[in-house]
Amino acid sequence: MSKFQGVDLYNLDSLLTDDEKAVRQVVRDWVDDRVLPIIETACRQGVFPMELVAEMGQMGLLGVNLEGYGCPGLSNVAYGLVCQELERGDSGMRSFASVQGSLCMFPLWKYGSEAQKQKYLPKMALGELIGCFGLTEPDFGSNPGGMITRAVDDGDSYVLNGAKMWITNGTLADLAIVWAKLDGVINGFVVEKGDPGFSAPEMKGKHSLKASVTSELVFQDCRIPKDRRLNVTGLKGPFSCLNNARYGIAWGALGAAMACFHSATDYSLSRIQFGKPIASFQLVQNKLAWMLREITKGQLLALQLGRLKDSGQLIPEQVSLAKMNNVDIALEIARVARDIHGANGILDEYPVMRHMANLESVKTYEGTHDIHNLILGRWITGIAAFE
Ligand code: TGC
Ligand code: FAD
Repeated sequence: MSKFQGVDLYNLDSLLTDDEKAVRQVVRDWVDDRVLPIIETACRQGVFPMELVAEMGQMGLLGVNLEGYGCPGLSNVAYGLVCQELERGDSGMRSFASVQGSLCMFPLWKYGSEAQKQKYLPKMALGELIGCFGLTEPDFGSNPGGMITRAVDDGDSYVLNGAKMWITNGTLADLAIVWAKLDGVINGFVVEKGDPGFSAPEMKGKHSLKASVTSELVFQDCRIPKDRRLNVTGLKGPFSCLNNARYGIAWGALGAAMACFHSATDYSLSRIQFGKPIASFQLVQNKLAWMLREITKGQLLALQLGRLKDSGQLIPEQVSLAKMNNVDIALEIARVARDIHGANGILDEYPVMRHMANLESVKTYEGTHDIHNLILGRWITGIAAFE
């Protein structure tokens, strides 16, 4: 396959700073050199490539947009570009960085005590400690407010009981940010690997995000010290983390879409049918032009979203629209790319089916497509139609 050179019909590079372009190039090269050669094997084996975590840490890809505590403190646009390039490799790579940076480091950075920040953040930035984020439960996915995991105040400890499900990095994690009700109010707790009564069995049998670890978190009279509670109450705690992670997905999905577009373009130029490259048929060009059109619109959304975030003007509904749209178009682009590859499209010699299967999860996690529709519906009408 030809070397990926980016997708930029609208000269969006002219709107990026030199630093942002430099960060993107470093991650782009790293994904080409270190991720793409091993990712299909990792998927086949159903393992996350742990050997890349330290490199991600050394490159500053964990907690990209956080300041201090060993984090790079780059712009949100730079963070978005990192997500884009990582997901061009595989959604599992971006998932790892999203969970570590946006869902685990961010709540510690925002709601943690100074001691918690000092203890966890510098090592998490280097990838020496891995985090996971436990919000979803077996019976409470789209409606996390109904969670039944409980924490009880017991002298100098909290005691947790309950279970979380579908938790990225769970089995790998050294610490879990766990959302549980204390006296009926949602609170965040840090649970460490090895805490009594805590286990994190891996979930098996996924056809999607195979190069990512997904786990249950089980708490059976799990006792943790009092100083492991975060300083935030209510659903705004986990939702503020989700704002950051959903933002990263809006960019990341474009990376997966770009990988599929790149592969489909290359393939159509080399595949001969009826005596000429299939790229010379109008119907194939129509599909490629549609992909470029949707990617370009998605880039404009993501870039403006990033600038709004960098200037402190972002509202969650803007994130919902971009997450929903960019994942939706990426998934459709993956499907059309698979079609352009014909039968070859189902082989893992090409990245398209892997991206397509991954994007089915991305469409569901961090708020399903329809939950984001309803968030927008509420913004438009003032009426919440969730229940
Ligand atoms: P609602 O009444 O809307 O709000 C409750 C409180 O939360 C505040 N809030 C937010 N704060 C910050 N950012 C946001 N985006 C916020 N949205 C709401 C809100 O102001 C209120 O605060 P307060 O102080 O008044 O109490 O709550 P609701 O229960 O009615 O929400 C409905 C709904 C459907 C929007 C919400 O439940 C939702 O978003 N559901 C989707 C659940 C979800 O996204 N789960 C994700 C789990 S983590 C994950 O998937 C990680 S995948 C990782 C990977 O591998 O990449
Ligand atoms: P449900 O909520 O049961 O939804 C099923 C269907 O019903 C969907 O189509 C949904 O849109 C629809 N629906 C639900 N409510 C409504 C409504 N009110 N109106 C209209 N339609 C509705 N969670 C974490 O906490 N941490 C993680 O790290 C994490 N990682 C994940 C990794 C993977 C690979 C996957 C697949 C999921 C992960 N999740 C994680 C869980 C994810 O956030 C949930 O799967 C998601 O929030 C949806 O919940 P659910 O699967 O229970 O679906």
